[in-house]
Amino acid sequence: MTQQTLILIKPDGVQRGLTGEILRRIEAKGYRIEQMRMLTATPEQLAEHYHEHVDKPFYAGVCAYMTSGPIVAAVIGGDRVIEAVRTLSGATHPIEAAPGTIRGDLGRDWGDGEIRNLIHSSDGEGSAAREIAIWFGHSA
Ligand code: FUP
Repeated sequence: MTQQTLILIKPDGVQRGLTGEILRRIEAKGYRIEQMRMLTATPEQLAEHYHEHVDKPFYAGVCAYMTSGPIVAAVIGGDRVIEAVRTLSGATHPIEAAPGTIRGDLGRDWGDGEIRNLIHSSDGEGSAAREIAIWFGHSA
């Protein structure tokens, strides 16, 4: 079942020079980068993207982190790619993410109370379509 998923390489990933390494893992797994752009997220885009989190107490920190520098947005395509990139990404908190995953191998706790976990990836077909529209308009 061919799918598309949306990834964001978050500001910590770009700032630490891990863009290539993160994309390498996705490509090495066998998936294709179909679209890609670098941008700095606006608070409005981020509120749409994280609409299920905007009212949560941690959202202000997430918004400050996610708008703190450039991110790389990409559309990745392939069979069962949504599930595959979630598996490659690992658990939300880098301390809990298994070794071998992007977050488990490359992420850590930086002691500032924020979860800096390098990558976002869509968690289902509905969210993938919605998120691709946010970051790429309807051209994907
Ligand atoms: P994930 O699906 O693994 O990207 O994680 P979620 O959608 O649950 O969370 C999105 C982002 O909100 C995470 F990357 C980090 C942040 N977050 C917190 O800061 N605190 C929380 O308790 C949960 C999420």
